[in-house]
Amino acid sequence: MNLSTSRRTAAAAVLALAGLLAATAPSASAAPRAALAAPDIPIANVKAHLNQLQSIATANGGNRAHGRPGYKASIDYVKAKLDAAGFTTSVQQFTSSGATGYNLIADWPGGDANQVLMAGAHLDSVTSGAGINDNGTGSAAVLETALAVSRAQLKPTKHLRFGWWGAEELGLVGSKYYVNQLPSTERTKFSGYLNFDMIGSPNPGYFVYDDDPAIEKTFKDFYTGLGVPTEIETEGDGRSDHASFKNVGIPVGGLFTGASRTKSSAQAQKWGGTAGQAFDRCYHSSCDTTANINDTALDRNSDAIAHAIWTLGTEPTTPPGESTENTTDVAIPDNGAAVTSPVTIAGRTGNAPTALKVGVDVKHTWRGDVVLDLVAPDGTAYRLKDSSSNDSADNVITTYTVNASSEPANGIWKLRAQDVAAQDTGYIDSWKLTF
Ligand code: DTR
Ligand code: CA
Ligand code: ZN
Ligand code: ZN
Repeated sequence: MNLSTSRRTAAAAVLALAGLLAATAPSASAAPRAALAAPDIPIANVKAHLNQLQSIATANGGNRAHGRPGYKASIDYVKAKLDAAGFTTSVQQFTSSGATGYNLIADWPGGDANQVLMAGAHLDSVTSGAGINDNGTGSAAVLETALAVSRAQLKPTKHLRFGWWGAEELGLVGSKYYVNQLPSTERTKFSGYLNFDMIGSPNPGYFVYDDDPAIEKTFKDFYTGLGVPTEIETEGDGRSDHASFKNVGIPVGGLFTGASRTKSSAQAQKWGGTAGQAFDRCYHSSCDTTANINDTALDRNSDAIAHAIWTLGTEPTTPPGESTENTTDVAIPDNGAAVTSPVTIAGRTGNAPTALKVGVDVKHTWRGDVVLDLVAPDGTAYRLKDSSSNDSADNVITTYTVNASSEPANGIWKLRAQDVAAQDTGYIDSWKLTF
């Protein structure tokens, strides 16, 4: 502000001209590639798996419960399908209530090992029945989605992993064991865990877990596309295997068609079915057989799982440590309105980090005139730099660290700049976000 007017004005004119010319330059930050469209999951295939699980229960004392032969036979059935389809499978053993339990893990080769997207379902039933809705439906739909990945020879950006859990009915025992066995360095590689427990209830509701916003949106967008309204799943976070992952900070989501709660008349209005009746009258009962399934609900949810795997699994990711940059120059009007420069983040799940790096390169004489803010996708502003009446140096070229952990990562972030003192002008040259 104390520079001689002639020098400053000349300098300002050069900078403004540079900004104006460069502002027309295309941004170097390309728009993210769209995700691939998922295939339809044939409901006939899903029901064929349910028929196999029913036969296994019938041949093994009427159930597929932890510690019983029907459970291990269920594991062997699912594993054989995945081995034949080219997955890398492993069976993890654990002990619960004096009996050996088994988790089945299947990895689809390829994808970024530092961005693991996992889908899972518990494979065990209660002792009183075959457990076809609870949870043959989740197990069969996840299996058929994995087989669809193989049929498509999908090349995802993220690494796809699938899991079938033991002893969920004893208190999420298998999934807790799996997560507890994961080194913390492995846990941080998870971009999300998708859980499917009871997704074919005979008197179905369409419930979406509301834990991670990006995962929730993925499922809600799918159902919006079908014209089917959804509700938030409210039967309790701790009630299925997603809780094991959520408890260690992994973003989770999933779908649910209801258990012993009663469908209201308002819900029957929008979803059909019978008001005043439980979503699943055979919950944890011997009548939870292949006759205890609503095919439409199971079909829709199977397709929703595929939609989520293809959408979240193939979107471009911004791996940790890499930056997303905007190099389009934006002129900052002298002593005038604020201007912004956007950066789009996509394909991430969860929130931004506690140490989000904001690299800025603002060319401006007498930088004391300049105020800088980072604006999150929801509009929350984080002050990066205040104005100063005695900072006569030129340019702001530095990196700020912002705790943005309360902000969902995906969306359009903006750098906002304002010149709050007359004379001395400049422009945003470039800026970038590093997660
Ligand atoms: N605990 C599950 C059934 C169940 C009850 N509430 C929810 C909510 C979300 C998923 C599943 C459930 C079981 O009995 O296996
Ligand atoms: Ca289908
Ligand atoms: Zn159950
Ligand atoms: Zn269940």
